[in-house]
Amino acid sequence: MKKITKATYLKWYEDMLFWRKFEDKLAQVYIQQKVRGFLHLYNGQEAILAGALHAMDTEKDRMITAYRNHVQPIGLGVDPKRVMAELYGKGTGTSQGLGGSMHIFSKEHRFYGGHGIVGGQIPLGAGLAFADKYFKRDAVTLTFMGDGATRQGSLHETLTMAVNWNLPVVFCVENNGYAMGTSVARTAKSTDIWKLGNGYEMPCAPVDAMDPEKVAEALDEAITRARKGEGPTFLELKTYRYRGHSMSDAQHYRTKDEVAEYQKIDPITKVRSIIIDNKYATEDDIKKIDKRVKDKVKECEQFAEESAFPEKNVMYDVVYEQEDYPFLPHKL
Ligand SMILES: Cc1ncc(C[n+]2csc(CCOP(=O)(O)OP(=O)(O)O)c2C)c(N)n1
Ligand SMILES: [Mg+2]
Repeated sequence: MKKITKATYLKWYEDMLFWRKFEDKLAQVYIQQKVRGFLHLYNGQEAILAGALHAMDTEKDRMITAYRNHVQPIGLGVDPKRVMAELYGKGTGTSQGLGGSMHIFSKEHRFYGGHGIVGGQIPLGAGLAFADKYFKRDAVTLTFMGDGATRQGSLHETLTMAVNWNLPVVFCVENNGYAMGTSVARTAKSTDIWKLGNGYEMPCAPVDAMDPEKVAEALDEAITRARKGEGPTFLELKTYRYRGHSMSDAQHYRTKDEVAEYQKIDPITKVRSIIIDNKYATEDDIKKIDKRVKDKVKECEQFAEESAFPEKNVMYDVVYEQEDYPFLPHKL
């Protein structure tokens, strides 16, 4: 694995803080109704992305996830201004404003969405890995899913085939404790989701995903295995989301104390104190990073605000339409 150094820690701090603040801004503009539709935020889960990016070869490897998908493309190099514009529904967005919150996508950056159907992305992730194997491309696909998605049949069908065909894929379950308002304990007899891998004789393990270093180590091992042609791995990344499932969640299913307990082991706070304790940076240096992050978020907001909505005709350019269909004379 690439060495974890002072530079790694400083990058982790700045990246994770930016992702958190970017999404805090989204929450704010959502309340102002500038962003419409659903909005599922990643606050609390950032160490997963930070660790994953460290372990990946970001020039080759791929990522696919569900609808909690605003920061992953940013981590892979997509311009955050365009991600924010997409959420605003603006023409400068990653999908010309037509996808919105749950559907960020960038083929150029090997980010394949952004999927609203729980578990829908799992077979697609295996499909990407199948293509890489078939065309002998040296890439690995990280297929992310929530704890709730592990109860979908699509996971089990996919695991069967992925292990049988030795596909270069890592199944990453982001166990944040809940599927909407339903706790993991209420969805299955065993709460050790990682053990599902055993049923398929697939290497599997639990990971402390409040710590980017632990995530990086586990993913490095899994990615190396996949790249060597030794097939898939199934990881349970134990994390927590601080905000509700989406912006319209009253959160009656958990206590404020529970959220506060997890905030005590917050990945950003933890990385910050490692930086200070090891003298990787001073409090003043940290303040400079915080300011840079704040300015960058502001820049994204401004870009999204100032961009224009797409032209109406764009809507008709992106859907299939039969040439001789007589009932929609919109292209006149
Ligand atoms: C097939 C399907 N069933 C139900 C839903 C409604 N739904 C949206 S998110 C969600 C919970 C999924 O939880 P989890 O997989 O743990 O992901 P998290 O939101 O915690 O990231 C449900 C049931 C859906 N989108 N798709
Ligand atoms: Mg969940």
